[in-house]
Amino acid sequence: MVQKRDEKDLEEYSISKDAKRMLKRAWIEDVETVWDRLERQEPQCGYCALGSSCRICAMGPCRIDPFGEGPQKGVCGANADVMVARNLARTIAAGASAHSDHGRDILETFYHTGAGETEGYDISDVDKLERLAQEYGIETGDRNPDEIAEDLGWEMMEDFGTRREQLTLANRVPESRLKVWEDAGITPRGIDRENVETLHRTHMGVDNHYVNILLHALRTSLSDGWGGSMIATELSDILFGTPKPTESKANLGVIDPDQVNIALHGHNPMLSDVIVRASQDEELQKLAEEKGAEGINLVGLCCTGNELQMRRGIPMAGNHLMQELAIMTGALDAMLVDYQCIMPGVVDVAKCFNTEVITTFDKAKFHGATHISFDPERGMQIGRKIVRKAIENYENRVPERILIPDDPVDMMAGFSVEAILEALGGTPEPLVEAIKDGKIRGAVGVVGCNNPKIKHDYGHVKLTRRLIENDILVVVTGCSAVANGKAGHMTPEGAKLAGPALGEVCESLGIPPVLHMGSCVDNTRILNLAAALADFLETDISDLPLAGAAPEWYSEKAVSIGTYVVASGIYTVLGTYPAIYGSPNVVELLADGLEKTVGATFDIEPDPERAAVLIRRHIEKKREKLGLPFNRPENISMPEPEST
Ligand code: BF8
Repeated sequence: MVQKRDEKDLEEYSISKDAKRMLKRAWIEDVETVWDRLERQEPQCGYCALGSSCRICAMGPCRIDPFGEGPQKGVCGANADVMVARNLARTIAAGASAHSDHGRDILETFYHTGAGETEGYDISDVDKLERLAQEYGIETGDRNPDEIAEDLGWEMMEDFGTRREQLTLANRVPESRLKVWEDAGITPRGIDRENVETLHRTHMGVDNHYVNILLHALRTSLSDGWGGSMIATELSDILFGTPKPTESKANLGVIDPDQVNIALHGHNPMLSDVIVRASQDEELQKLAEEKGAEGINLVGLCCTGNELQMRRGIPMAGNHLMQELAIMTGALDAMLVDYQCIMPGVVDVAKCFNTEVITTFDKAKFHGATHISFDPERGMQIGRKIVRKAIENYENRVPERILIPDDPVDMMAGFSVEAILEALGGTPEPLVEAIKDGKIRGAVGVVGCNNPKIKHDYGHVKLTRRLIENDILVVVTGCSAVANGKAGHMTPEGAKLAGPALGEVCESLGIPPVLHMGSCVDNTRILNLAAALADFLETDISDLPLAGAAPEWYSEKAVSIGTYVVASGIYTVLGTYPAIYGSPNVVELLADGLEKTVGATFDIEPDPERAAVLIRRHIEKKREKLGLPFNRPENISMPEPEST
């Protein structure tokens, strides 16, 4: 039973009109959502929230009393430092594994495409294929792209194993950064190796020093950022096309009551990209018309949505907290999912609205969903079968229950590094000059999830607005891109919302002040851009006026991302409290100690107004150090914490 709430409470849940309208419907019609389940979990376990509980072995579960009165050690003798560090390291490994396994799936498809063993895939970006092949020492010359892809794919698989001392793509960082990693002993070697070693080290009785555990956790995250995720992005571009600026739309208004609607949800584009082409099949279009629909409408959710919006301009229905609400429009005939960030709860909501939830990866089945096993060897065939299934479900819709809550908003996507450089005339120089002059004071990646503990989209939108108002360029990925798109930050007209200097730069280039760089694995585009800027200035990434922020993060993947961003030299502010406060030593290491080791630290600030001040002060400090015109950081005043 969903708790009845007052309509005025809606303002506490989300800043998005479409989300609030659907939540109201959920309350009226007694449909359970993520917010109800959070409420039922409260109060959540305090020991777990502090990170000072352990269920790694069967002598436990154990906990440490933060007030010093109860137990201060687990049964094995682990203190709070070890418990918190082990838990955090495992969180990072889980996130890094998720990204890297996604990367491996793309890599296998890429390799088999080169070998001529897939259906529905091609090499779309031959230039990028050749550039990447050269990085891996694969001969290009006059060779056929498929042959190059087969050899390159085989070679890249070595990055997952143990036969390298350093990941190939880590060569993209400046020498100074490689030296930092070498000195700290955190140069990433094999992707699988670092993840397996984390699980080994955190088994009871192996690594019992919190600093040593956390250094390896940094290395594990680097195997994600400069390994698994980067491989996913590079090869997705080669297979499906490197994104170029493209116009699109966002919010639940992109769902069309007159068409068969298929929501594509998850992360891996290897299925959804085939679906885009399958849905254009004339026979299937005709079938949709025979069923009484005007056509087939694809909409994105979460990062699969970002992948499709970046490359194909497919409209975006919403981010993480919108997945159940999208079904509640009553107009989704199918929700097609691959993996990651798909709440098991969608199956129950779907039953109330006759939406078919179709799972597709054998490693990601849901009880109560229809499973159609996807295999790239028969990609197009399976793609057509899935689209047909959605069309056949159209007749089960209940038209009186359809509720589309808002009109869609325009937004731009498609800012790959290649596209940004092209807009700048092929070189980072104009961007560097704008930073030097202070027209752009710095750049910040605002990334990551939604979390029902934070007002939906508020953290992303408020933080981004404050940064652009202060002439700081913002690049976004993941659920942050959706939030900012819906808020109107991502059209060239959005330049009016920026400070005068940034606004002028954006207007002259015809770009928004907030650039969509893709899905969460595409945070590696931000790493590549940062490395290119550092190279151009012949300095280290940690010297640049850059920062990262994840104002509403929830997932293990986000922890891995934040960690590899810091380990790459970029200061990062988190908006949700991580489970580390059970160990003051771990907190001190992450918030301060890492400065000496990797030249960057974490800050944690749930209030986006205050997070913006922390970031502005950081950027001004970096500008001062580089001898660029700066505002005195201490003159940037910190607002009082919000009462909410
Ligand atoms: O990978 S931002 S909620 S959808 S984890 Fe998930 Fe977080 Fe959204 Fe994309 Ni990323």
